Amino acid sequence: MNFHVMTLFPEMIRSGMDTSIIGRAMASGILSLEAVNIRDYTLDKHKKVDDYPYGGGAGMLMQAQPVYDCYHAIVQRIAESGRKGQKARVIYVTPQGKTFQQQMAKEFAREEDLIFLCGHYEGIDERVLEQIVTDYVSIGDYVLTGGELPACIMTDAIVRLIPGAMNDESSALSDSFQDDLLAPPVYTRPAEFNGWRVPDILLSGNHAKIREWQEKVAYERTKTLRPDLLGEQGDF
Ligand code: 6GU
Repeated sequence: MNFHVMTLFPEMIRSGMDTSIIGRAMASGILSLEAVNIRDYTLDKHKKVDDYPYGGGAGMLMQAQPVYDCYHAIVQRIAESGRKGQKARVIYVTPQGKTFQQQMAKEFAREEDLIFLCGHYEGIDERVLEQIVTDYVSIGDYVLTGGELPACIMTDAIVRLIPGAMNDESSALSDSFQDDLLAPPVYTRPAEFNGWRVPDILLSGNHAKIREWQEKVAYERTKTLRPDLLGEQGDF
């Protein structure tokens, strides 16, 4: 899978992604990630990429031209690699988008190429968004200074669903949210710590009973902590 991130701060993307699981998946060739600097595509001789909003208002906006040309350069590179660049989804990370969830991560993980567009300042000229964006996605109801952290978060969530990207394939399946339930609690050695024991059932060696216990506890936990996942109203 190939990620392409359009940004004014490519180092934020690179430093966020070079480590751990993602770094390993990149090294193994399962995954590629390019952080593309939108500023490299401005035609302005002072390398300017922003300007004042028409109609007034606070702050600056990102101009259409650098974003548009950056997008086309990426599409062209994808096509040169023998894939269909025009078909790649373009995800604009914005607090005005649909909230990113595990189901969306699964859907995006099936794509061959994904293009992220990270906004900065007070936004991006609407005309270029209308031309290129296929998905408007937010990571939650709070405002950040830019789309780079959300792009890293979404990339991380998607990468770990790509077959072969994780050490242990089955661990992605036992995650919270995989069956709309939270994960059960987990324990490792020693069997007793400070007088607190690991639940006996986990030491029993009876895999069917252990599974049954894990499902029961996952359900109870979900009911207490996230009743909304079960379609129930919470207390808050
Ligand atoms: Cl995707 N972008 C920005 N700039 N702020 C956010 C967000 C995204 N999601 C929540 N806040």
